[in-house]
Amino acid sequence: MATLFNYHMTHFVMSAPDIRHLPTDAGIEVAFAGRSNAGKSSALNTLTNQKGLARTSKTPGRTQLINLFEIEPERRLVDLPGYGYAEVPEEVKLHWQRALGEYLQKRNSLKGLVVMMDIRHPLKDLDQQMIKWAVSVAIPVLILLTKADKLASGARKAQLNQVRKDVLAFTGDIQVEAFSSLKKTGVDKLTEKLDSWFGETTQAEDITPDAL
Ligand SMILES: Nc1nc2c(ncn2[C@@H]2O[C@H](COP(=O)(O)OP(=O)(O)OP(=O)(O)O)[C@@H](O)[C@H]2O)c(=O)[nH]1
Ligand SMILES: [Mg+2]
Repeated sequence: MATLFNYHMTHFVMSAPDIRHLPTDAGIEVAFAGRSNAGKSSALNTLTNQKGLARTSKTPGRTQLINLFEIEPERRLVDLPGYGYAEVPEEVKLHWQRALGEYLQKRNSLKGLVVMMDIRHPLKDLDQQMIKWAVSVAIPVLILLTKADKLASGARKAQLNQVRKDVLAFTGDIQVEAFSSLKKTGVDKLTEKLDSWFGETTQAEDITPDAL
């Protein structure tokens, strides 16, 4: 499928310990969020067709830093640290939750949020919190129900329909799709959404020579 942006060209830019260390807040950014072990890094690798771009692990909570990737200048993907990992001390958890909320609410270049949830365990408290934050600042959300290969097709469809029904309660711009890095399902839905978010022109790009 032809896409507007060449996601295979995505490259790693930097890791940041918190949002204050992110580069200048310009251009367009799309963030990947989700519970620890939901499959964020795997999805990024699938999207970009690069096995080792984002590290994947069987040990939850591995991605502790905000990882920044660039598709092209002014178009970035952000792999946020997984939340909800039980082994992390309470204080660290609260710190991250606050940082995530701050990022969602203050980052101007953030134009879309992809929330990954294991299709077998969707809409946990922190997932709902992320969605609420995004809706409160009018950021559109794409929910990917990951590891869809773990369910048979009937159960998968039923779960997809259920979550689609459940998210109506948030009254926001929220799309829900099934996704599997293993089977490459839902990748077209993801790129379609990213194209629409990244395809918007930014303020800087709006300034034509005539306007100067
Ligand atoms: N069956 C199946 N397993 C998957 C899929 N995507 C990821 N996994 C597995 O789930 C585990 C976690 O995947 P990651 O991509 O590392 O998850 P993450 O959300 O980045 O996790 P943290 O960075 O620790 O928060 C790994 O063992 C993956 O191999 C999928 O589509 N299908
Ligand atoms: Mg990860």
